[in-house]
Amino acid sequence: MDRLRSVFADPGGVAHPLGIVGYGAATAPSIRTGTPALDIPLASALTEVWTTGRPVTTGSGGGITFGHDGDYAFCAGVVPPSPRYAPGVRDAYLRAFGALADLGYPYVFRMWNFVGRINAANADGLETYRDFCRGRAEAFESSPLPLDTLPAATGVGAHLPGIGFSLLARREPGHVAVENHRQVPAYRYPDRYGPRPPSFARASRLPGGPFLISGTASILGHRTVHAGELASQCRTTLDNLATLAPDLRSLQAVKVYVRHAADVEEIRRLCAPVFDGEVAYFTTDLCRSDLLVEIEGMAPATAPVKATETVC
Ligand code: 3EB
Repeated sequence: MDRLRSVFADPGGVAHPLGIVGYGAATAPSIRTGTPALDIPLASALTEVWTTGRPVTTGSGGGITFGHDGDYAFCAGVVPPSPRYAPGVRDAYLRAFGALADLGYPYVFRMWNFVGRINAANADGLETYRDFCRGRAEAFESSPLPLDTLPAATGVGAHLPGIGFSLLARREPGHVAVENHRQVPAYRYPDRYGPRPPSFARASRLPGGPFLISGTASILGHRTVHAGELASQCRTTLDNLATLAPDLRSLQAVKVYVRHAADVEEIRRLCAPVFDGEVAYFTTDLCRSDLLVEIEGMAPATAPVKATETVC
């Protein structure tokens, strides 16, 4: 159960890939050489491969593609471009939850959302990210998924029309939603950040498995701190990560999302000494227009974890 990992590699060289995410060009989710694939352009040539090393069964239906191995499932979907996203996001998420539940993997513990034009206004003048959050909140509300185990998440922009998303789920219950005491739980953000708060936990701990940390940014309480200051935002983000996983060096599958291409070099300089493993850098907009950097990672099952576990 604890062999879930993500590598940046040619999927052809990985035994039993569960799902792949390409960060180069955009194409619709598909089954590619036997593996569910999602393509999200984020200014990178990398391909990410999720695997547990166990044989995978794949399928698709209702616009959702999936792969599963008996313990874990990966699924991917898209929401087409829309002047109002909430209904489409709600529908796509409920289709994904339904597909995962039908396959026998109802416990969603991690999600990634890649939102085109994330900071632009929708037809009602509502920021696209906030519109997305409304649909996602409605989907979680309408699903049988327990709200005390919200998945960890990443929510960033993408160079595509519409929204692409991927989910990881388990057959068994028991993952723990973890919060960061330096930050207000996202699902309790005040409504100044939008009509419905973001539905995610700061991290997700799998029983006997890895500790998956959400996209983390320069937010203390519910406020963005160090607006316009790249290095300070990066340090606050690293401090937020270290609150959840004190041994930052051991983090794996580290992904760093940088708003401005011109800032990548400085962010690399600040992050490279911090992590032992491979770090992937992407350039894309982020969910608040004042955020300049967002970082996610995965601590191995054995790493120390210092965090507040809250009932969501
Ligand atoms: C934040 O902490 C920064 O909406 O799924 C980070 C991770 C962020 C996930 C999401 C948003 C999301 O609020 C933004």
